Amino acid sequence: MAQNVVEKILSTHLLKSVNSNDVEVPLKIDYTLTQDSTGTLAYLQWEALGVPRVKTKLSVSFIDHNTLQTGFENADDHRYLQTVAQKYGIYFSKAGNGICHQVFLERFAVPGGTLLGSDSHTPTAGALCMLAIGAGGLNVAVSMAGEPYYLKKPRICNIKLTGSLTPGVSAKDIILEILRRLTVKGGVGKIFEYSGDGILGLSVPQRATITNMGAELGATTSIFPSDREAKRFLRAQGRENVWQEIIADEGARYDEEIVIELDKLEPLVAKPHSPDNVVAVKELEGMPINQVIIGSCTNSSYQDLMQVANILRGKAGHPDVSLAVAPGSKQVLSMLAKNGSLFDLVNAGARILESTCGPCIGMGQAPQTGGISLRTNNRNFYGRSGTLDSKVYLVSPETAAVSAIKGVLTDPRKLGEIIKVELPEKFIVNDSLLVLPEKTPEGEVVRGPNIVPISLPEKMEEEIWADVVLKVADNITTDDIMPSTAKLLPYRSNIPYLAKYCFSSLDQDFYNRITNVENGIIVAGENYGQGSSREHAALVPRFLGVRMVIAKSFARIHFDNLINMGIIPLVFEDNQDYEKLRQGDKIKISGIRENLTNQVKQWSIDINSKDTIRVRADFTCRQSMILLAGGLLNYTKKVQEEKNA
Ligand code: MIC
Ligand code: SF4
Repeated sequence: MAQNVVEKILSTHLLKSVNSNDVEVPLKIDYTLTQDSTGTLAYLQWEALGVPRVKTKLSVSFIDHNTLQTGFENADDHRYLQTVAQKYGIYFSKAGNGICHQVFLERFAVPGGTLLGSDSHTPTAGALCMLAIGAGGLNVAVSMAGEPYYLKKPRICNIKLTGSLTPGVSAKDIILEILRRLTVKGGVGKIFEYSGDGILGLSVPQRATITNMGAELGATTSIFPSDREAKRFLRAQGRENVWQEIIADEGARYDEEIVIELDKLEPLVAKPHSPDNVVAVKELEGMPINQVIIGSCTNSSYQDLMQVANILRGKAGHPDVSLAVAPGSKQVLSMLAKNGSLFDLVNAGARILESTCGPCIGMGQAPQTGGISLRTNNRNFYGRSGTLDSKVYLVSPETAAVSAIKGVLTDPRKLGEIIKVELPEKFIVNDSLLVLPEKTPEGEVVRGPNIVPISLPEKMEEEIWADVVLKVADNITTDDIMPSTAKLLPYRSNIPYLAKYCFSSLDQDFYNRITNVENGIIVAGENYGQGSSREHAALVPRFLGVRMVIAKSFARIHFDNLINMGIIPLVFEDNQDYEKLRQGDKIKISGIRENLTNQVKQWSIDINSKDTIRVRADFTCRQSMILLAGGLLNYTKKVQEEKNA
């Protein structure tokens, strides 16, 4: 039977044949990646699993998020991660080597492979035809232990790109257009497979901008075929040997199809505070700006920054604008340095930042009070820049560069001809910041005082009484739940410290309130937990006593993280019942173990001993067992013990 690209990869990686009743399918994971801000917790949990060596084809631990080193904490984390990598056979990418997704694409991605990463933008590697999925750190640790990743059976949606982009319109505008059409929940439960004659004109780094920001659609992942463009990129990286052709068969079928005519696209901008709040640049043209940041895993490739350098060459940034550029990797930075484009950037007044996530995750460059910041990032969530009342607009590198010169939001086509930058014949390859694992892993793991050990979760009770400690609206992000600015990111392996800041940008009183009750429940609207893969957004609430979240719907990774951490995610049977629940209500749920054991899907919840509502418990048998065990760590330990018995 004719297969699409996703089906081809699934057919070589599914560990059981799938029948139509299956809700989730076990997937063999070839590669994993972690980054430092999710990595410390991921590896603490990995250590708790007690497995002597990683069982994947290759696992990489990156340092890219948290490199400010304003105290000992970051450096402690880096040391811990390096020594864990050494001991367990993991590649280690040192600070300065680049952003995990950019470096993985350059140096590790292999068409046809599966990748699980503890970062929501892991799907970036879909640009090189990997089935690349973002997940919580514990899921990644479990995959490193050789256990499958359970993938919710996705709908496969074909996005057909036709024609070609006109000058000044870029790959970023393609994904912004898709976000405009589908919204931040439009991709939940879906994999987007790209096809059509329009993809032929897109290089791998351009494709990576699109697969990267598929995360903002809530998608499981996004993928391009492995065609001659993939081969060209791999050849330029000196890795042509890993290329194989993987393209959809003639007549391959999809669950849905969307067509985007590239010639008709124009420069777009996502307004605060959501990546789907998209309008044409021309609608806001002339808006004064205070800051322009070019970088992040979405738009920091060599081609992106060459485009920016071409625009800035011989010009100066506007006096009222602070312009910063963060190249995505050491490779990108060294190529810009070698060909003189770094001079063009510096000469135009750009502040050159480290090859890390930097301002994208609020690590420096917080805008001024009420500041308007134009960024090439993928997320403009409330509070994420580090300045609560700032406004972040997401644009392409071309729009960012032209606007930096003008001092106001400007359609890049206004600046005259924009010459297309081609993929280089050869990238500079120098892996000196990659530390390879020893053949026989050994050595001691070094734990500074910032590495606080984790405690194993308790088993689930039969009955829980809890207070509604917070009621929130739709599209709450993990940045809302567990903010991550320069002040907090150093404490990712110190849960008691982080706990004080849980929900702090939405509700200053949350910590006091929750610490005064025994158990808490959160009530939420649609798409609860969108955004980052950080399992801290589940572990910290669990640490504080949150036992359940009742929502209209959940984002994929966060739903799994809640289960992994032993918090029960329940969905309203009737969304009107959202109105019935108020902060301070006393909730009783009985028969929890019995319901989970018997796979009861409809639960009843008692409110203030006066009213009841019905909620859906949409768990697979495996998820029910994880909840019964108190979380994925306990459950996996049990599975491993049974295997070894
Ligand atoms: C993000 O872009 O939000 C992050 C920071 O990369 C997160 C990971 C984290 O919170 O550490 C993500 O995307 O998963
Ligand atoms: Fe880093 Fe930003 Fe990409 Fe997250 S989205 S991995 S913080 S660059």
